[in-house]
Amino acid sequence: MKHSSQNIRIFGAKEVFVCDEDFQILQNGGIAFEEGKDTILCVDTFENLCVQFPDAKTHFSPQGILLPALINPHIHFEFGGHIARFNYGDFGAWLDSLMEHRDSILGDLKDIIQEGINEQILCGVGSVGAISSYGDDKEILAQSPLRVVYFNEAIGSNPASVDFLYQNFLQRFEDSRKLKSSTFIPAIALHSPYSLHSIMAKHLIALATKECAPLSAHFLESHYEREWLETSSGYFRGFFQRLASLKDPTSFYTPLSFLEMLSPLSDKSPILLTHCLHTSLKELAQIAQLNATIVMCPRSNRLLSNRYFDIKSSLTHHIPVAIGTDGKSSNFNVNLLDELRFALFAYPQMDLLELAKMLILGVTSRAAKALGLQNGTLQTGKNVDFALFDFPESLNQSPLSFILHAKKPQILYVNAKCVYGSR
Ligand code: MCF
Ligand code: FE
Repeated sequence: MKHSSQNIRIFGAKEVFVCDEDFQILQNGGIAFEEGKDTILCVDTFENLCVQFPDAKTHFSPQGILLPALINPHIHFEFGGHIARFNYGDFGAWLDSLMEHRDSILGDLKDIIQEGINEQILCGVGSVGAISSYGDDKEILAQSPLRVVYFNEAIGSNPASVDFLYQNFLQRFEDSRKLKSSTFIPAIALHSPYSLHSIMAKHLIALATKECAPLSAHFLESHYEREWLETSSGYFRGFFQRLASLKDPTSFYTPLSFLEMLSPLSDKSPILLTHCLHTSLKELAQIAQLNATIVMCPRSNRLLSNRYFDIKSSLTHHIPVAIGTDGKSSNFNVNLLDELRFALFAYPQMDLLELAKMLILGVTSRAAKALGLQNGTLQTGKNVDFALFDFPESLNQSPLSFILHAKKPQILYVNAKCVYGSR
């Protein structure tokens, strides 16, 4: 059927990564949409689209790759103001250095957050899962061109301050709800099982269930965390004795009881568990049952915990895996393409091309599912969030070559608006 509308745009490229589960690649493909309307009308060969929409404004990149705008599902914008002030190589040493520099790290937040946003756009990221510890990033993120799932973080294990911290969380959550739009989605982050009182966690899980809000948590990032949750001893015992002046601190959960607490959410809202470096088979089975996504942050994991996420175990349990950069306090930049390049080299036992496809799905369709977004796949009805990368020659083994060579998008659309490049 022919449509006559001058507002239709068609973008095409030598290869289109649809980013469905089969990693379908359309040769000489394209997408059609109406300028400013956030729904993909059609995905087909560029030629067919031009027949279907004869009045459309078109652009074709003969050596390019067209794919969904990338999605960084785990980033801390507020922790962007440092170059080299942290101790790496041991999670306890890192956390001590973070606590020591906490105030100075925050610095001039406006510029730091803007820098982080620009870094996302410049590598083709259109959506982020932003973990906000203080709420100081919400206005600038809500006004940015990015699609943002905004995770208000709850933290606090000292019974004496739980009430205050919960009220503080509710205020931040309410403030973020005032900014809610199709590109700014308020959500909830439980910092981690070691740092959050169970009373607060229960309230927050009930709230997320009621609001159908995405919920994120750092989970089993270090061996110290596992030791603490299982035996209430080790690094975290000293940490709480020093910081919270508690004489005999005890963990509120075991790893499994923390996961079980999340079950009311499993058919209501998306659950993201970040890191999962020390999970047992039983816990992985529970994560699968929760219908949760694991977010791995390989560079952060190397620096803080000396370990990479065990991708094979997630495949066995059919758990989707997404990839994020974490914040600059545990990375040297927040460039998601650099994260993919790094991950490609971190798993030498895996088939290279299959790994490349898996990694691309981890920053597109799987990250979209993780955040509850309607993007991340180029299909009719999905949001108009896409990136076009141009290359000086056409790509052999294109998913692999894409990760190796993609630097900056030629064009980036988010919410049916061009946010980078001009066409
Ligand atoms: O994901 C990394 C490492 N694990 C935990 N927390 C953080 C990371 N990057 C920043 N953080 C923040 C976190 O959101 O650091 C604080 C929290 O506000 C840690 S306080 C125990
Ligand atoms: Fe994090």
